[in-house]
Parts: sequence; structure tokens; C-alpha cells
Amino acid sequence: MEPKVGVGVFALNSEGQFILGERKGSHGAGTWALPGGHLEFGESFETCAARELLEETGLQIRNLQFLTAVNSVFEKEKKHYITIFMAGIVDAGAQPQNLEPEKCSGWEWISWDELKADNEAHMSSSGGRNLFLPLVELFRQRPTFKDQLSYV
Ligand code: 8DG
Ligand code: MG
Ligand code: MG
Repeated sequence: MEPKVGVGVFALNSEGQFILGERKGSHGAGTWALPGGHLEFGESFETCAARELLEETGLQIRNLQFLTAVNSVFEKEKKHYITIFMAGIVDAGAQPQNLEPEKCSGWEWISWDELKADNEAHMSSSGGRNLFLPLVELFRQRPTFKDQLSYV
């Protein structure tokens, strides 16, 4: 089997927070991930990010920019994904709806610092959210990623 391409979206509000949800029903169930999904044939990263965000949350996004990519091998599930991380801005006050409740237990706003603290707590077995593997790898690759989120 060949690796697949997933797109994860930082949907930022005016306070620099973004949306995170707990995955349900597929690989990574019980872990917290950004909205996103598979890149379809012929699609741009921007189109995929906007489409998946709209399908999953009802939110529109603008100023989409490419951030970075990570390589994730899900050993147990025998899956291999390249994740493209994109970031963009949602309208002030806009709120996500949980439009795919079979796949996500609900959306919450979170900041980079909170997410980082959660990841560190979880890694040292002292609470915190269990993050979806591509996000854990993003922290490994770019611990100081916050700067790149604030320029969007
Ligand atoms: P789709 O069929 O609508 O395209 O996909 P989905 O139902 O939204 O599936 P998903 O599990 O949310 O996303 C598709 C795959 O993308 C997922 O199996 C793993 C991969 N993926 C990454 N990184 C990320 C990420 O940060 N967020 C999300 N949601 N998916 C990601 O590799
Ligand atoms: Mg999805
Ligand atoms: Mg989807």
C-alpha cells in the first residue's frame, strides 16, 4: 500500500485560537486532531482545506497558506500518511458546528500554547489531551511553530 495524503487545517480566530476535535470511529479514535481529510484527485491543498473544513464544521476560511508537512506511519493501524498543514482565518465570532458527529465528538477552540502544554503533559503521563499522531509530529518538528501561525 502506498502512503496517502491528508490535509489538516488550522482555522484561526481573531485571538489566534483554532479548532480541535476528538476523533471517533476510525484510526486515531480518542485522539485530538485538526479538521481535515483526504486530498482528492486533482485538488489543490487550499481547495481541500476549505472543502474539508466546510464539510466538517460549516466554517468558511480565507487567506489559506501552506505551513509544513509531516510524515506519519501508524504502526498499529498499518497506515501511512503525509499530512499537509494549512492555516487560514475564519470570520470573527464564527462558531463551528459538529457536522460529522459519527467522526468527531465535537469542536473546541484551543491556542498553540494550550495544545503544546497538553501534548507535553500527555507525553509525561500527567494528563493532557492525547493528540493525533500528525500533530505530535508537528510538535517534534516545530516546537516553536506559534510564530508561523500568527503571521497568517
Ligand atoms: P474524507 O473521507 O472526508 O476525505 O476524510 P475524512 O473522513 O475527513 O477522514 P479523516 O480521517 O478526518 O482524514 C483523512 C485522513 O487524513 C486521515 O485518515 C488521516 C489523514 N490526516 C493526516 N493528518 C490529519 C489531520 O491533521 N487532521 C485530519 N482530520 N486528518 C488528517 O494525516
Ligand atoms: Mg476529517
Ligand atoms: Mg471529511
